[in-house]
Amino acid sequence: MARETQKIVVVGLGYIGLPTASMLATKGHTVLGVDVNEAAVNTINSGRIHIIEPDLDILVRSAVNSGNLRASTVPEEGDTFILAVPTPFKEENGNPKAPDLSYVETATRAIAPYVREDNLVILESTSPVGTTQFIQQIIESMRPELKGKVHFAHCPERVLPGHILRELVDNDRIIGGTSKMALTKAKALYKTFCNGAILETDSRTAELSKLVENSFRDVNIAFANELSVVCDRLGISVWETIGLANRHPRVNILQPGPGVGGHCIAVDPWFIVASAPDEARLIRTAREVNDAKPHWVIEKVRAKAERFRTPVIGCLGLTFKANIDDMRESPSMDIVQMLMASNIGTVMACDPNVAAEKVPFPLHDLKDVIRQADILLLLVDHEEFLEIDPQIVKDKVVIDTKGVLR
Ligand code: SAJ
Repeated sequence: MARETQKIVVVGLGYIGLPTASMLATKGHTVLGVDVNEAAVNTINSGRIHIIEPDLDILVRSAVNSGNLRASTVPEEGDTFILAVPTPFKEENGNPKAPDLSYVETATRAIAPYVREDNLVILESTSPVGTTQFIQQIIESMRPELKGKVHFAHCPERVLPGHILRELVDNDRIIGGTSKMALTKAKALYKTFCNGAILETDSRTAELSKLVENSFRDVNIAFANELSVVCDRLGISVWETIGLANRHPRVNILQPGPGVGGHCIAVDPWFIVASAPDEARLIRTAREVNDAKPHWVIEKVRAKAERFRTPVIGCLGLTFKANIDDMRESPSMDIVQMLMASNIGTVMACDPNVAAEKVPFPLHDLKDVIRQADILLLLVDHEEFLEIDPQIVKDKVVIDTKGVLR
């Protein structure tokens, strides 16, 4: 039997929406991608991309060339709507880390006039528990004649930036439906491109599962970061300690670093804390431990700087993790800016993955930074930095937050 294709409207053409829209289009669906960013819409319609992700350019080009993917600033009618917009923080009742659902709400209001009976509305954005029911309420209050006749599901994205296309296909996928029909329809849709298992549940459990995945990682990174501070106090190598402990068959400690960045792991645990503030004690503490790490790094630099009059501090790396150009919530960027604002020394920053116009300070060549630095602060394990010859830096004070210059 020929596979059924449908018209899909994807709202939000960022790191999740654009790969998903393009993937669906290359599987034969007719896809309209919607974004408020007109420049992004024009770029996509010309078969190019506005974000950096390996092989995404090839996928988008082939989706646009096939005629199955178009982008627009305005939604249209369709069979399925997928919302893939951000859910950042906002200040609320003194809590600076409250979830900001305004993008989800605006996107929902934008599609509401185009939704028809028997449509499926999927929320892919990482969201606090109850958000799928919230979008259902918005649509049913704007379109009361459709009450009970539209299907809603939460299908959280779980892809790792840098490996999005592979993980979109290979990862298992959670589908949280608000009805049996929502589950059946969503399952059929994801099966058109997902090779992983499709796991069915209700929308609230799906929402929490996604938040829990990222919180699990945050708590485990916090453990590694706390160990790094403990080891430093005891004068023991954290890298060697973790390497040895991980030889136990049931121990698998993650790696410490300058802190936790990105728009997911440093954000999502707060959504659990916001909905259960008295209960989510470990999750909150892990966030605090990871958020404290950049300040600890600064104090480390300050202590090492005491022996110099005005040291040159060479900072290697600005992104939130290795081999990407993404600086969102980046602890390395925070550290560099805090050092620049301090009177500890002269800061020279270097990141081969970051374009000069993306940062409000000058970027320097790696060779120049290594030559001029008194203190070399490694913040990101980009592959260019892994090749630094330890002999060249042996006379410098090296603070290596990623343990790669050993
Ligand atoms: N980090 C460490 N030590 C480690 C591992 C990571 O300090 O051992 C730091 C990184 O340097 C970075 C931060 O954690 O600053 C997050 O990096 P990451 O590679 O662990 O994760 P993200 O934020 O790029 O993507 C995560 C993924 N979630 C999980 O692995 C549970 C991804 O699968 C999600 O789809 C994504 O969040 C998301 O969009 O929610």
